[in-house]
This record gives sequence, C-alpha cells and structure tokens, in this order.
Amino acid sequence: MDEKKLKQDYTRLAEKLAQRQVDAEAVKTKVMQLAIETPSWGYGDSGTRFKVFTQPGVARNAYEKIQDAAMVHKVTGIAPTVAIHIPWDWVDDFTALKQHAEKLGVKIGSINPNLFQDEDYKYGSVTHVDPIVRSKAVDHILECIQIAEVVNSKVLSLWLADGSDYPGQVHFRQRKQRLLESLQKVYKNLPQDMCLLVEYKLFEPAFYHTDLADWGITYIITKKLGERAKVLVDMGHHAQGTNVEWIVAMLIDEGKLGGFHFNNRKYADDDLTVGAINPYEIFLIFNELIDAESDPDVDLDVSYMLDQSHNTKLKIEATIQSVMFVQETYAKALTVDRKKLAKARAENDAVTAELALQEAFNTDVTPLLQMARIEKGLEPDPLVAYKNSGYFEKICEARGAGAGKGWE
Ligand code: PSV
Ligand code: MN
Repeated sequence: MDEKKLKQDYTRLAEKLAQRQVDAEAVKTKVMQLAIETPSWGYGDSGTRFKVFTQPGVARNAYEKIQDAAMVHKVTGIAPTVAIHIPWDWVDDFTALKQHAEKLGVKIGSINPNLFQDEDYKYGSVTHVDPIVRSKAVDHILECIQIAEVVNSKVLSLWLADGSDYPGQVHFRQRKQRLLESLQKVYKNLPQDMCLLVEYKLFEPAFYHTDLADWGITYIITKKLGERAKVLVDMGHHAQGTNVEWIVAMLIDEGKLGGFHFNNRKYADDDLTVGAINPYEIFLIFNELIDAESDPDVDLDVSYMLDQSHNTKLKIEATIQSVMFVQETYAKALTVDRKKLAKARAENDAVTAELALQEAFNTDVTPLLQMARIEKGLEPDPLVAYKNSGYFEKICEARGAGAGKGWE
C-alpha cells in the first residue's frame, strides 16, 4: 500500500466533497460507526431445495459460525454482532455461547425463531386453525425471548412462512385475526427494552397466498401490536420493480421501520450478494435513511443485517464482500449535495435533482474508506486482509471438508 498516494487521493476526494458541502472527515467517522449484523446461517452449508452443497472448512455448529462472524468483524471493523436462528443454532448453554462470542470480540444480535420446519407447521404456525399448533408456535417465540435475555440481545426478528397453495384453501381474514392474536401474546411478554421486528415476504414457501406478504399488512399488524413492534425490510422479498426506497421512506415517516435484511435477487428469493443486481437501489435506500437522520421529527433506530446464504461463493469471503459493499454504498449516499437536491426539488428541476444523486453514486469513495480503516488500525482492504490471514487454511484443516446442512 502506497500510503503517500492514498493520502493524496483522499485529499483530492475531500476537496471534491467540500464543493458539495460535505465534510469528508465526518463521512470517514460515520462509515466506521456503521454496524452490520451478519447471519449465522450464512456461515453454514446451504443449498436449494434440490441439493445442499458442502464447502471446505465450513462452520459445523453455532460456535464455529460465531468464530467466522468474528473473523468478518476483525477485518471489516463494522460487523460486531451475529444473528442466530433457533433451533439451527441451538446449544445447551447459551451463556457459554454468549461468552464465546464476547471472547472473540463480537456479540449475539437478533434472535430468529424458526416456525417453518416442523411437521406441525404444514398448514401454518401462528395462523394455524388448530389452537394447539398456534400455542406451540407462540411458546417457541417465547422461548426465543428467554434466549435473547440470556445472551443480552434486544432484537427478536420474526419471519413467518405461513401461507396457502390453492385458492379457497384458507379463510384469509380468520388467519389474519389468529396471527394478530398469537403475536399479541408474544408482545405481552416482550421485555421493555426488546423490540420485535416482523419481516414480510411476497411468496415462498407458499405459492398462492402469504399471510405477511407485504409491508402493508406487516405495518397493520405491528401498529396494532404496539410501539416496540416494527417492520423488517428484506430487500429480496418484493415483486420485481417494487420501489423499495419509497416503502422505506413511508415506514420511517410512520415510525415503523425496524431493520433490514440486505441481499439482492434477480428473479425471486433473496440470497444474491447485496448490490449484485441493483446497486443503485440500496444507494437510494440509504439516501432516504440519511435524509431522515437529519430530520428532528424522526427518531431512527434501525438494525442493519445481512440475510444471504451463498452456495457457490466461499461464505466468509462473500460476507466480507457484502459488508464492504454496504459500507461503500452508505459512504456514497453520505456524499449527496443535500442543499442542491433540496433546491432542485423546490424548483421542480428533476434533472438537477437526479444528477445530485448520480454524482454521489458515481463518486469513488475508496480512498476515504481505506483511510478510515487504516485510522482504526485495520488493513485498508478487508478481503485482502482475510486472504492473507491464513484463516481459511486453518479452518479447512481443523474442520475438514463439508459439514452438511447448517440449517437443520
Ligand atoms: C426467509 O426467506 C428469510 O428471509 C427469513 O429472514 C429467514 O429467517 C431467513 O430467510 C432464513 O434463511
Ligand atoms: Mn430475511
């Protein structure tokens, strides 16, 4: 690394940003304050419903997944928490798991109950016609709240696979009522300092209807539950062409945006690397978030999480790449000339308004990110740092090749 050249490049960039009335030093501080949670299930073997593929050195249990997450944090400096999925990450002693994480410099983040892999849930979980199945589902979520308390997590993150496959199969309104009733039981038991994030998904596994298919119904449910229930936006869970940044803005304005699952999709599902298909979309989302941050009427408390399972990329590398992409895009969105944008909007000048966004999106922020990392004692390029660390060789030797499904 030629540090002299890097400093020159950074100075040139800072001058450019000053013309947009953006303080490069402030951006440099902010990009290292970002916290992106990585998912435990992104470190275990995964696949499609046709085949689960194995990878060399892949994590075989919750302890190893946390070890990998800690490695991602070590090289990026901005991935301090790891989400866990119960029972995929079940251990007999969650205090020990918490201590293991902390020893490695990370913390356990959101707790994700699993209401989709039990035979009982074939026709639904919290929406099921049978009260015994609904009770079982609610009890599992309550169990996850207890785990959250043990590991000191403040976020319970819920996604339901509930839906139906054929027209006429279910009574929509009755299912909605049962869903609300079940989640009200959960909410009543939610500790005061914990929040409940509710995630929607257009379709899958059900093909005809999904009980929480979009932000509208999820907003309604979380609104009825109470202040600590909010909506989680998974980037891959929308129909093609949906304006996700607008949804984000609406949820912010209603005080109901709770978090993100970052990823991308080409056709359906949600497991492509964030920004792989539509990098401008996440820039536009950050643009809304940054705009709201400076609004005194908005109280933002948003969790940023990745939700990706890579089958053909090496998992740790793919996760580092994703964390870096989110950070880079956030940095670009921080370089928007907001005065110019506001003025152009006030004058109905669509060209200038759009250009204000595009000039930020097209800004090469690499020198700023590299300087920010160096100042924090990190290597300038986390992917290179990881490759040079010898960690992959070490886990290949210690763990062997292919551990089988990490999600069962
Ligand atoms: C469902 O597709 C989902 O996005 C939910 O967040 C789950 O918890 C996660 O993926 C499981 O892979
Ligand atoms: Mn998700």
